[in-house]
Amino acid sequence: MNKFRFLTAGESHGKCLTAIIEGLPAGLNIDIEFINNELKRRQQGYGRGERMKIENDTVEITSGVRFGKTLGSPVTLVVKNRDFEAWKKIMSSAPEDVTNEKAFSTFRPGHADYAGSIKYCQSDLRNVLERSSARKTAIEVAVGAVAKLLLKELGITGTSKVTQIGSACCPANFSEEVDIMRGKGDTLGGRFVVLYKHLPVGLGSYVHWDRGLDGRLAQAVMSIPAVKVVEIGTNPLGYKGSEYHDEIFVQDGEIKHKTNHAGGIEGGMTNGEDLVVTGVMKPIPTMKTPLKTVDAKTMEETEAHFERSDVCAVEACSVVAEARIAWILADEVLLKYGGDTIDELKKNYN
Ligand code: EPS
Repeated sequence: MNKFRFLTAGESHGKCLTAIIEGLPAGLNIDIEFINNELKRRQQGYGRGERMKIENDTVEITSGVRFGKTLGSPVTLVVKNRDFEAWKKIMSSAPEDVTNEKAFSTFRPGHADYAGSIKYCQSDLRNVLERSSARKTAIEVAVGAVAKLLLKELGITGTSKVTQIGSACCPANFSEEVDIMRGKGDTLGGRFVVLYKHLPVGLGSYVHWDRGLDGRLAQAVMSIPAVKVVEIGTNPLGYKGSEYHDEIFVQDGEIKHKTNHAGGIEGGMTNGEDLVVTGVMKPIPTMKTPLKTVDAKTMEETEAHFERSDVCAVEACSVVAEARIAWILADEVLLKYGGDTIDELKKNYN
C-alpha cells in the first residue's frame, strides 16, 4: 500500500482543482511560497496560450496544516480556476442550467475525445475535454511541491530542463521554432530531462514487478497528458555491454560508479547516483489549422474543433514530470523509513 496517497478532482473550466493528500508525517513545514512558485513555473515557457494570461495559479490550504506545519491529518489543497467566472453557467452542476453553449461534437485527433465519448457515452465532447484537459496538472504540481518539501528535509532535490523543441536542440533556437509554428497555426512537442540528486541507495525493489522504482517512475511520467516516451538514464540502443554498464570503484571509502548510464537505477532500486529521467512530449493536438476528422452527430467528415490552445507546452510538462517523480520518491522514502513525525522520519533516515 502506498504511504503518500492522494486524489485530485476538478474540471478545466470548473470552479477549482482540489487534492487531498494522506500520509504526510506531522511537523512538516509547508512553505506556501515554494508551492506557488512551482505553480508559476508550470505556467511559464515560450509557446503557452491565452489561458495562462487569465490564470494566476496559487494554492489555498483548507485542512491538515496549522501555523505552517502539517498535523498528520489529510492535507487539502485548492487551486481556483479564474476562468470559471466566464464559465459559471456552462459548468454549472444544477440541472436547470443545462445549455448547449460551448458544446461540440467534432473529435479532435490526438485528444481523448473519440474514445472518451464512447467510453462514457457522451455526445457533447465538452464532457470529455473538461477532465481530460492538461489543466488538472496544476493541482498535481501543487501536490508535487508538497512531496518536494518532504524530500528537501532529507536533502533530496530535483530539477529539470528542456533539451529539444521540435527539431531544435539548442535552447537559443527554441523560441524561433515556436514562432514559426505559431505562424502556421501548428504545434510542437519536445524532450525534457528530470534530475534528482542526493538519493539514498535502495529506494524501490527487485522482489516484485510492481515494486521496481523504474516501473513506477515510467508510469508516473508516461501518464502526463501528451507524453509518449520515457527513458531512464542513457537510451541503451546500439551500445555494447562493455560500453553501457557503469563500472564500480571506491572513493574515500564510498562505493561509486564511473559513469551513470543507468540513470541512478539498477535492479529497480536507486543506486546512490543521480536519478535521470527523460520524457518526450508529442505536439499538442489542438491546432489553429485544424486536422480532418468526423462529426459524431452527422458522421460526416469535417474539421476538428478549435477554441484556443498552446503552441508548445514542453517546459510546463517538464515541471509536471518533476512533480510526479517527487510523489513517487516521497512515497518510497515513507515506505522505507516511515515515521509519524518529520523528526522520526529524519532519525530513521539518518
Ligand atoms: C491548461 C489549460 C487549458 C489548455 C491546456 C492546458 O486551458 P484552455 O482549454 O482553457 O485553453 O491551455 O490544455 C491542453 C493543451 C490540453 O490538451 O488539455 C493548463 O492549465 O495547463
